Amino acid sequence: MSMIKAEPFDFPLRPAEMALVVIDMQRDFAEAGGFGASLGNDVSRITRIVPDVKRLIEGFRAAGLPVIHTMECHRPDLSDLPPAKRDRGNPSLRIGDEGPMGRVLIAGEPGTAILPELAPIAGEEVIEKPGKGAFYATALGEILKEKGITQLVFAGVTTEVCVQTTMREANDRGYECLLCEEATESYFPEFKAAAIAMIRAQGAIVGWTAHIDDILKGLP
Ligand code: TIU
Repeated sequence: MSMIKAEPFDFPLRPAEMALVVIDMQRDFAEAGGFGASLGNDVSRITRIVPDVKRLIEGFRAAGLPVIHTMECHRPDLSDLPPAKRDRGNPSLRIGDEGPMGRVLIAGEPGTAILPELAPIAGEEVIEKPGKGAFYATALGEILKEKGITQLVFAGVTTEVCVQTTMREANDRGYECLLCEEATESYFPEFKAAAIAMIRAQGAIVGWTAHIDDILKGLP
């Protein structure tokens, strides 16, 4: 069995059962005028990881392994947006409001799109999700089952919100989860560090973490 050098111990790789899940690399989280910025965040941190996310995606494509993309978004009629999510806090733009990149976090709007450098290619699954976790109210579980996937490598944003929520959902469903440290980011560096530490604590209680070169080296 091949192994990927990882923390807290090496990750036992089963390439035929592995997919990459790229979480929410959308303009709304990475560009001025989007949802992330409306919450008061410095979005420039997110754009810095784009080259590494791209490298990871290309590595999986070259190895012939599935790449699955997620997008946090809602239906235009807001029927899948709980009032508790829309009304939270005091953002400059709420989900569904008209902003400089179209309606914030609404499916099909320009700002909701995945960053062009990381755009899905033909044949790759794109999961539109109304929650932070990618399993909630989506077909992700069925899609993975159909493909025979049991191991998930994670990239995307933000580390402690949608990435960690999805990893926890996946871990509870029996998937072995590995987070790529260079291909994930938070608006808060201390939260990224804490999320990475808590994921791999207690003997990989949620999953493993690894560096991008070690993951790419381990792919078939
Ligand atoms: N994709 C994702 O993480 N959604 C968020 O709202 N993240 C924040 O950190 N706000």
